[in-house]
Amino acid sequence: PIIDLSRKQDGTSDTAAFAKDVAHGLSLNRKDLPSRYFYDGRGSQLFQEIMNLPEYYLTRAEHEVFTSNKAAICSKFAEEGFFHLIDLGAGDALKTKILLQQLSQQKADFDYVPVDISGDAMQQLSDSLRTELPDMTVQAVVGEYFKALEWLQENKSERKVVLFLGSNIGNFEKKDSIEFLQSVRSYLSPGDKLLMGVDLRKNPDVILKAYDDAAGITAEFNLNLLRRINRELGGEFILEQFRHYAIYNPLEGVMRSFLISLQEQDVYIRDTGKTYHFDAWEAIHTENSHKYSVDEIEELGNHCGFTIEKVYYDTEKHFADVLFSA
Ligand code: AVJ
Repeated sequence: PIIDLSRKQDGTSDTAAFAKDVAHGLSLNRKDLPSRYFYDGRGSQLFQEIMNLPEYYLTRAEHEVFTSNKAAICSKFAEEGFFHLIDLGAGDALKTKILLQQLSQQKADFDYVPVDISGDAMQQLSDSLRTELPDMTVQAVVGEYFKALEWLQENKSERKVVLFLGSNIGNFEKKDSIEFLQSVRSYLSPGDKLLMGVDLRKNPDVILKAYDDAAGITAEFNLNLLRRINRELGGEFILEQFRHYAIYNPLEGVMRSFLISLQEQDVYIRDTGKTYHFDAWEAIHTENSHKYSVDEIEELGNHCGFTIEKVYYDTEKHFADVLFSA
């Protein structure tokens, strides 16, 4: 049974929250839509395709980190007996499965708690784990990170290992990443662990291509946000009148993605009851993907009450999985 924390207790629906966020974001002087809304059914499927793209090195790099270091990582996790393995933003958990296989082989005493905003993804993951690792205890949770963390608070006394993989931390603004990690830390006890996957600073050309692939899958992924607004909120976006634009700022280490209006236009969105004006070439900011140096990640972790235990790299040092201790 999957625990669904995405249903609101206060009577308001997720659609209403989506409409509110869209109305707010499109009313700003600099239009902005939250990247967490990328992941409807189609969006999750497109992200799967992105992870298989030749240009999108992140997933392959982290995969390599895990295959090369699985025994070392898992023995650190299991060194003090039973623990909950909490996978924030688990998705298809393809990389986590490397660790899960290893932990099962080691006969480690743990249960697995994947958390994701996509209900479809959590259903599929639960099903696949039932056949692949039938002896492992799995409790999938559907919901946003913070709600899942609140839910976790209920078994505070048990040891926890939190996974926050795939450079998901990169989507947060600096200030939000601090708030997020401090919040994670507040749900942990001394000795609990956090394994965080971070995309490292590197050749800007390599980074840029990863977010502007030749096959145009990332463009589809970005534009799917408008398609979702059309379907779920009665929006009237004409997708052909927008394009994907991605740019990397090497000073800040931030990849930013936008949807750009190709002409002056007005777009009505039924559930917000409003029409939004776009100038020709006006942009909607849709995503940030922060790249870090190891020093920056260490400083961020320390600031939030974590200390680095070990850093694992892929051979090209494109990516790092940082093991923190609370
Ligand atoms: C899932 C947030 C890690 O920022 O690299 C991929 C999402 N966006 N291509 C990233 C994404 C465009 C991805 N994260």
